[in-house]
Amino acid sequence: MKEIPSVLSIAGTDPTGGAGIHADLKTFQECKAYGMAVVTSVVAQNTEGVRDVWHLPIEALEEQIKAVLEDIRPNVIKTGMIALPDMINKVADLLEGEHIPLVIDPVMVATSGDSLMEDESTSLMKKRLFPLAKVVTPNMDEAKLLTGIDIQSQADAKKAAKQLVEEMGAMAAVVKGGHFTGEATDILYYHGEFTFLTADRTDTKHTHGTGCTFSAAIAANLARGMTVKEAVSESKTYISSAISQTLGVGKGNGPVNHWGVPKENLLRQ
Ligand code: PXL
Repeated sequence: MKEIPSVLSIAGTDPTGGAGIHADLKTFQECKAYGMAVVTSVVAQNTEGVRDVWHLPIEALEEQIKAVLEDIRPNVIKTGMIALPDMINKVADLLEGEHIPLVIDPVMVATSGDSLMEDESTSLMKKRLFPLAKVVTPNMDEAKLLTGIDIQSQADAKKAAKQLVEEMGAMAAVVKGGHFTGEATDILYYHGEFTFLTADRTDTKHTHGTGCTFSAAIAANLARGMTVKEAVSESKTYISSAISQTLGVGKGNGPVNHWGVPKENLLRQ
């Protein structure tokens, strides 16, 4: 019998369950992949914002990753919040020789606007982790910080996506257009080709965990054997449903709906 695909997330926490490794695990489950999670930093946050952050010692990060890799080899690894330069170096050291497809969500700022990464980590992430990446998934603000391109148009987003691949060594890049006005168009650059992924925009403030959920779905879909284009496209459909089917949880920017189906369906017996 075929083995169940497995995915490992290396990321920060969100005790309210909307973002970070909690969102990743819910998404892996929903996308029918076996989910695993290594914690980088413990974040005291809720839907209203980040209150405090504790970065785990490097040894704790290393031992968690080794414990997973020496037992259950993931089909795909996804990284989220890796805040400190030493953490990035450690993750790169441990993954470099493994040749496991890697999806990088270059988490820099939370939906609430709170910073989740130290400044010097940005250049290190480009240098050490991007060359290992199958897919990187920056939003427009992250793409600007990574490439220096002030993204005002789709032409700018295309230029940034191409640079992330051709100059920074990722195999594919998705520059997410969620912050544009009008339709929510993401631009995928892969194998020299651009693909435009468009969805109707949902006017909602409940977008907490969008980036985590989208990249986790890409990782799970790749683990299930989809091509990059299929995995990104399928994940775009999923995240669009997750954003449009608000759960009404939380006092601030509530979480996306990781089930991706209307709440009424979930409440029916
Ligand atoms: O979606 C970015 C992100 C990543 N990781 C953690 C987060 C967030 C956004 O809130 O809290 C832990």
